[in-house]
Amino acid sequence: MTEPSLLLLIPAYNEEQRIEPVLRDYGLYFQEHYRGKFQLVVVLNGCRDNTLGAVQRVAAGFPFISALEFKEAIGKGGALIEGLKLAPLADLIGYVDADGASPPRAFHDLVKRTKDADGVIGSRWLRGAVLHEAQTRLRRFTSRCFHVIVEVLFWMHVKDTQCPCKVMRRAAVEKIHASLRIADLAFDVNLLVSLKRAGFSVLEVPTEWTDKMGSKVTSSLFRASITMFLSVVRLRLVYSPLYRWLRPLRPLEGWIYRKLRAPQPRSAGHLSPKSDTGIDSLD
Ligand SMILES: Nc1nc2c(ncn2[C@@H]2O[C@H](COP(=O)(O)OP(=O)(O)O)[C@@H](O)[C@H]2O)c(=O)[nH]1
Ligand SMILES: [Mg+2]
Repeated sequence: MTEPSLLLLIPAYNEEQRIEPVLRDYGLYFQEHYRGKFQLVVVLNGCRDNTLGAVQRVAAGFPFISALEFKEAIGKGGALIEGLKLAPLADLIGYVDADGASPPRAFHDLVKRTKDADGVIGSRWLRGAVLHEAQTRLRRFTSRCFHVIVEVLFWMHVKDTQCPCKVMRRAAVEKIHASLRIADLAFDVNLLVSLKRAGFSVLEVPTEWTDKMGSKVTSSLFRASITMFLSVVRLRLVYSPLYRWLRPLRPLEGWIYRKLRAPQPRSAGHLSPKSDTGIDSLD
């Protein structure tokens, strides 16, 4: 039995030290266990180390691994928005982090569940999740605060919007792509809100997780948290009638993101002209 063609995106920023064994692990696993076409694209931007060299070393041994590089500081969300433009290449498109926190079989488990839903997302906060190494206490605390904020704003009942192990059917990605605007780490909320608003089903399943040393988020947690808060409030406003009245505040918003050293939310100009969610008309 063959499985659907699969495209896995891995966003990477200064991952020279961590990414190589992870790519080999994914390469070997999918070569051996996946009965369908598999492609892995690392999406990097503005790296100050030789992440690209590390990816190329692995790609030399695995023809289905490649890199997509951007010079600009487009952020993790921006990198995924760019990567998701490759959706026409595969039946299923997903992403995981570059540090190997999600093992290949955990991603494969999600892929197997795409029979049941348009989007399948891993969760560290559902009963049955296997946490070989949990996130730090501080990260878990901020995660739950963020969860409450997201729940109050969007009422999606998703326990772990932020787990970076997700896979979607191509039709869903193509339909919502134009409404993906958040370039920072709150990108996942943008993705889930767009899927749900467009009527796609999202299945949250317990996953396997090993938290890794060397997180760039933990090292700038305060700034990252403020940015994510700002981005989800902004996203909520985008979907409210108030949004058009807030247009004069755009320069202030740009200034705040710059001060936070966070990637600016994308504008309609970055993306395909037509949106199915009505956001374009508001930009
Ligand atoms: N392309 C790209 N990837 C990023 C950026 N910031 C973070 N990442 C990637 O996002 C993933 C999560 O980062 P990490 O530091 O492990 O965060 P944590 O696991 O949430 O603590 C990793 O794969 C990073 O390389 C960015 O600005 N651009
Ligand atoms: Mg990590």
